[in-house]
Order: sequence, then structure tokens, then C-alpha cells
Amino acid sequence: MRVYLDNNATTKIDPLVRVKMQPFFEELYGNPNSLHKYGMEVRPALNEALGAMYDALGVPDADDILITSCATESNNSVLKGIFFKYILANPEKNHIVTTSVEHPAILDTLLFLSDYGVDVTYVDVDAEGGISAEAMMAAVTDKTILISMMWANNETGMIFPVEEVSAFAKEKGILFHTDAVQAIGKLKIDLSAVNVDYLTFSAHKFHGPKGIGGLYVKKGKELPNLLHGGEQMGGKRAGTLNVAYIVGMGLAMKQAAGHVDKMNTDVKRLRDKLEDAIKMIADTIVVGPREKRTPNTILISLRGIEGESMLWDLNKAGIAASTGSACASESLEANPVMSAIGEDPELAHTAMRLSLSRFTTEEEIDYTIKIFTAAAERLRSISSTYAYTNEVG
Ligand code: 7TS
Repeated sequence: MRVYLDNNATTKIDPLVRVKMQPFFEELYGNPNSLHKYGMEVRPALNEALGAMYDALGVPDADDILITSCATESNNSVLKGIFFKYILANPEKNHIVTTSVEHPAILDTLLFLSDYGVDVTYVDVDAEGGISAEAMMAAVTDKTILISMMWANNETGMIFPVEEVSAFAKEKGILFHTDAVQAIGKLKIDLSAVNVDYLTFSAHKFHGPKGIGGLYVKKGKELPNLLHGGEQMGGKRAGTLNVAYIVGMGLAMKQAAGHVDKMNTDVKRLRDKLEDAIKMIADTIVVGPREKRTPNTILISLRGIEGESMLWDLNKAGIAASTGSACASESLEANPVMSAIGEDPELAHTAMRLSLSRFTTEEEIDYTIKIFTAAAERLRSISSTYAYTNEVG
């Protein structure tokens, strides 16, 4: 049996999305900026896809959705765009507030910008892995131009207080961006009720294709073009549009928004079942209370068991999970979110992330519970640190 429990890293394509994309690889391959029939005939599908994205986010089409190649590009575009448009023009307002547990697409970009005079405050997570709205607000100064805060954390699934902090940002005249990569399809997103100026998303996290993402930009909050060389996207990002993928992302987003209830009932039930079973294993820590997390995610630590060893045992049995973000996993670094949460350094090395999707089945979860429990028992029996900590404490 093969079980995929790494859906926060990427997801499988929804079969309906694949079918909808197919004609755009074959007969409908025109460039939508061409004036002939081949170009014109793909435009309705492009418009339909964009319409689906506006609807899924609850925004009017007077606002803008910039199509990008991925969430990494969307995050880079918003931070560098604000740097060029606002900070360069007025260095007095050079301060950005963010969290210490953003994706590297935010953290590394801010590190880069700090070499050019941008001052960044990183708000830390609390003991639950959450971010307090008060801490975010307290970090703001009269130099703050932007608050950037993810909607849900990719490692823990913890949901951050976007409504509260964005309302505060509006009151103070501060721009507000959220990386909503892990929120789309898991939480109800309705931007007509939340003051978000910029929002990042990525199709491959909600059963769309890889290599395509978006940046929502509120009307009046336009950013400068960072990719010059063509008039595509109204001159806001040059480069031939990837029609097939945009069409796929539109349907994937519509499907994701339509499945939020299922995620919070059926998928959550499976997640909770798995979590309950894992918690039966002694000395297990699950990060964050369930009701504050996205319905598909578990970040756990099993004392005395290296996350990597556990993954290896699971992998041998056909189960895919991760120690955290795939963006850092090649370096086999300790899990950065666990490091931020726990004072105990062991937490960072024992972290494991299990993330479900709407395609995860009960049979897969039952199989995972069986394999996981046996692997924990086996690894504990050969773990010298576990035996030692048990003896002394
Ligand atoms: N933002 C968040 C919150 C993410 O979780 C990811 C990917 C990205 C941005 C980057 O997305 P991309 O479209 O550029 O690929 N996160 C993960 C993860 O948690 N494990 O692997 C990738």
C-alpha cells in the first residue's frame, strides 16, 4: 500500500482539473495575446479561470490577481514590490513586521532586503506554536510600512490571527500581506470581510498543477512590475501566459473552496483519528490545540526517536510524511518551528509532520496507525537516548 501524508508539501492533481487542462496542451495552444483565432479562442477559458479565483477569494474583479509561477514568486513580488515602490521612495518608513516562522520565501527575501536598509521585526511563536495578535500589534512602530503574516503555518497547521491583525493594520494605515498557501481549501476565505491588501497562493497546494501561483492585490494597492519585457497581465508581469495551468488553477481553487466543509468534517475526523492513535504512544507531543489548527495537519515529536529514522521506517512501508518543510529537508536541518516552540532541543530533531488531503481514505489512515505504532515501538527499543531519559527521569 502507498499512503501520501505530505500534502502540505504538495498535492496530487484533482482528476477533474487534469481533464479540464488537457485540451490546452493539444488543440487549444494559442498565445492569448495573439490576435488570430488561436489566440482568441483560449481567452474565454482564461477569463473563466480568473473569475473562479475572484469568487473563491470573495473579491470583486476591480481588484487584481497577478498570476505568478509559484508562491515563492508571489512572496518575493510583494516584498520587493513594496521595497521599490514605498521604501526606496520614503526610507523613513522602512520597517516590516513578520513572524519568525514564515516560509523561507518570506524570511530569506527579508534577509536580502535588510542589506538594502529594510528593518524587520520577527515576532516569535508562543508555547503552542501560535502567534498572538497583541505581539504583532506591539511590534509596529511609526516607521512600519507592512505587516506580513501567514494565514496558517505549513509545519504545525496553526492558524494565525489574520482578521484581527489586518483590521489593526487598516486602522493604522499599514499595508497587510498574508501568505495563505496553507489556508486555501482548508479555511473559509472571504476577503470581502477581511482587510487583506495582498494574498499569496499556490495551485499545487490545493490539487492544481505545480509551477503556477497567484498574488491577490487589492485595488489601489498596485505594485510595480518586477518582470519587464511584455504587456502580458496588463503590463504587471511580462511573459507568455501558461493558459493550461491558469485554467487548472482556476478549477482547482473552485474545487478547494467547495471542499472546505468536507475538510473540516471528514478529513478532520481522519486526522483526529490518526492523532488520537499516535497520542496513545508514550512520550508524544503534538504541537498546538486541534481547534486552532488547519484540519489536515499534525506536527508531532516522539521522545527518543529521530524524525528521520521514523520517516525511513514509514517510507519502507510505503507511507510518505516529512520532518517539516521540504524546502529545508535536503539539509537535514532540525525543524525550525519546533526549535522556535520548545526549550527542549530534542524537540527539533524528533519532529515529524503528517498532512492529509481530501483524497486521504480511512483505509490509508488505519494502515498508517498500524505501521506507525509498530515503528515507534521498534525504534524506541533500540534508542539509547530514550532508554537513558527513562532511567533518569
Ligand atoms: N509559503 C508557504 C506557507 C508554504 O508552505 C510553501 C511551500 C511556500 C510558500 C512555497 O510554495 P511554492 O509554490 O513556491 O512551492 N511549503 C512547503 C512545505 O511545507 N513543504 O514543502 C514545501
